[in-house]
Amino acid sequence: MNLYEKLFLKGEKKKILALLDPDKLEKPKLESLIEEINRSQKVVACLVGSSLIVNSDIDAFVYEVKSKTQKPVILFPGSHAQLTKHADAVLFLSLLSGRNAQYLIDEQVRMAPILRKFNLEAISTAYLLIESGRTTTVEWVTNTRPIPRNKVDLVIAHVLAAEMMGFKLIYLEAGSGAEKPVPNELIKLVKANINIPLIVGGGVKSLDTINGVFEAGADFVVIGNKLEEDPKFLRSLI
Ligand code: 1GP
Repeated sequence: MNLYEKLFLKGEKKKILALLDPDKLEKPKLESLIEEINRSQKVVACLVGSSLIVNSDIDAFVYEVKSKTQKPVILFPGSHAQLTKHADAVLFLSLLSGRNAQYLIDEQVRMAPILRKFNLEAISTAYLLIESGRTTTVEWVTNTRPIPRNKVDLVIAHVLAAEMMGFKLIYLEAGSGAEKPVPNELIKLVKANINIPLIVGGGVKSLDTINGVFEAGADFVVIGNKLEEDPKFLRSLI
């Protein structure tokens, strides 16, 4: 069984994916966060990546994370430069909400031979950026426009297309540090229209938001910023 089947299809739902941004987590901070991740039953995997990594060595970072946790480490790469053989799998993202060929297919073409060489499992993921208040880094770096948060039909058409195209996961992204997370009403409608697992992330930083997002139908929630600020936050999640 591959990691996709084990974790996303057959594994327990309503779980947390802890996002680790190598540029933001220096050694002591990383160590205390991983300790919390290890003791949390709510966290089922670590994601590693960022829209832009400028100061870190992804190879060394993932090697370090792998040496400190038994939980799967899945890459969440902003580009083909963020791959490493030390991970367990990669979210093979296509930024379907945008119309920039670089993030729809070009990065994937660059990544594919490297993934083959590393023998890394690629989990094809339809990545949809949803408008969330302010301009987010992912919006700026990818030079794409997010889908307006009130254009429900447009979002549904995108996720239907994604499933028909054979993507294995849907990821609704408000953007790291988003002012407003993806609306629960939108999550509910997306969930009602798909059969593949649903990941939601961006701007999730309170217990109430997490509960609301899960109640609306998210299978997995990604949390980044909040865990960097307060790793012990995970203790409040049961
Ligand atoms: C960003 O969805 C993730 O790609 C996580 O966002 O850092 O706001 O939790 P936050």
